[in-house]
Amino acid sequence: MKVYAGKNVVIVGAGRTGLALVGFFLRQGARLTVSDRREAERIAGIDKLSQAGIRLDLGGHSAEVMRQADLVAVSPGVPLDQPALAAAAAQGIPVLGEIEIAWRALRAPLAAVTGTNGKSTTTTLLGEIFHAWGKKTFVGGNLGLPLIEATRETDWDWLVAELSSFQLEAVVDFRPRFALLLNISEDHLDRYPDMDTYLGAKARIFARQTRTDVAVLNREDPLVLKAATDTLARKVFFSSARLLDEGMGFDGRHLVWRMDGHEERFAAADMQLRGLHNIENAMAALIPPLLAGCPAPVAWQAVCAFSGLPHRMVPVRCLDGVNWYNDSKATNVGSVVKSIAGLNAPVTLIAGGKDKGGDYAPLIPLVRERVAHLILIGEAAGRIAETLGDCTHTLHAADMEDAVHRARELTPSGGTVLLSPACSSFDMFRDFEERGEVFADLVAKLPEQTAKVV
Ligand code: UMA
Ligand code: ADP
Repeated sequence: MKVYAGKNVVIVGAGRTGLALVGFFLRQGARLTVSDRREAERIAGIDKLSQAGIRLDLGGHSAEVMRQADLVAVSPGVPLDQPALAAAAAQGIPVLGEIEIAWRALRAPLAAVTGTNGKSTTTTLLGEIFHAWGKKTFVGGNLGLPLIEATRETDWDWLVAELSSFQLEAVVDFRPRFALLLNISEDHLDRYPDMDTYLGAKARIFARQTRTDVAVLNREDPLVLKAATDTLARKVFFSSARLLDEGMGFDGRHLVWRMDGHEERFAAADMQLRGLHNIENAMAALIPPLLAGCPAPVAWQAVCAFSGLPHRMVPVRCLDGVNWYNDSKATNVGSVVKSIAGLNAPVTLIAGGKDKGGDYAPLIPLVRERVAHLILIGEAAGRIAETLGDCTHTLHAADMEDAVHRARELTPSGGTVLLSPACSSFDMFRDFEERGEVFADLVAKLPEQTAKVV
């Protein structure tokens, strides 16, 4: 249904989400304005927008433009408390996120995944399981392909979406059939004044669920339980610390699913993904398909066939007895903790990037125990050094190339070099993918040590 035909829609943000929104609203026959804080010359593909007759509001967001809108459609990276957006909302103009707009336009059941860490892995696993079960499934969201792109087709059996706290801030009626909350630790404190506000954004995933929906929750994370306190949805738990009478538990070797007097056991050793955190991701991903009727062997086979996403603890090279890992997607402290915990000393850790205002102290014990050299890059280098500089040998590198060369010089055979930044990438790179690729390219170019001539 073309509910937006002839409406005056202002799309805020001309990134991946904004451009996908442009496509959706053009198909709807809306009248469009695209607003971005950047100037035209810094936005790829802006010419195509003006050629398509779309009005532009660049170099900032004009309150005047917003005030004339029937709907303001925001990208996740755009904070909602900016004056122009706040003025539109105060005037009663709907200011909606892309996820809300997509949700209103889509009909298939949705499984939505959020949490501080593990979202992309769990979302991808869920998609793999539904595909293996023969269901036509859209997989996207914060993962990269905006959810609104699902509106290009109508015959989905399932929609699977990774959702960030930014995306959840701007939902209203959004109501997923399954809402998965994996874990909560400090992140994005550059956007939120405190942890409670961050938790509040995550909790919006449950806000409109009813008794016929399901909340999939990590039994061992007190902040997850807190976020889900008021949900009306049926709560189904997973735990990597114990067996559960009902839900998905772990006995140290098997993931054990117990539901309505029925039990299924899955041997963790069959998985290619490593680490207890990935067992948690697999547990969470199994629950919606199993409850929806997917045969257990089909679901488990899909989990075991999955070998992981790029830029998450990917072995890049073994060079002169040193193992190099790209973990560029580790953009907060909680994920770096998991990554170092899976490695033996001595580790050379390359960290830093755009600071998100969180506390680096949770890394202290592991850095003391396993990190022999800490090489810092980017804007956050100074703050990280304040907290961790006394725990191990710490130095500052000018850029990624310098960091890689220093790591090469310092790391002995038998050691590990880990790029696991604990920060976002936007101070030096387009995104975490580009950061990981630059690192991997530099490592690939390192020459092998030439044998000494005696
Ligand atoms: N912009 C403004 N005004 C502002 C802020 C930004 O005009 O106040 C403009 C920028 O100039 C730029 C555009 O908005 O032109 C960028 O929009 P965006 O930041 O919302 O980014 P997109 O390209 O639309 O990508 C977003 C997600 N990015 C963010 O949330 C920051 C992508 O997640 C996601 O894959 C994509 O939508 C599709 O859903 C990336 C991410 O870093 C991977 N996410 C964060 C994370 O995982 O930690 C939340
Ligand atoms: P996200 O999409 O939430 O950033 P990813 O699946 O991309 O999560 O994983 C990013 C990093 O987070 C991984 O490299 C790993 O270090 C860490 N991680 C993954 N799953 C979990 C989890 N369940 N709990 C804590 N950390 C995790």
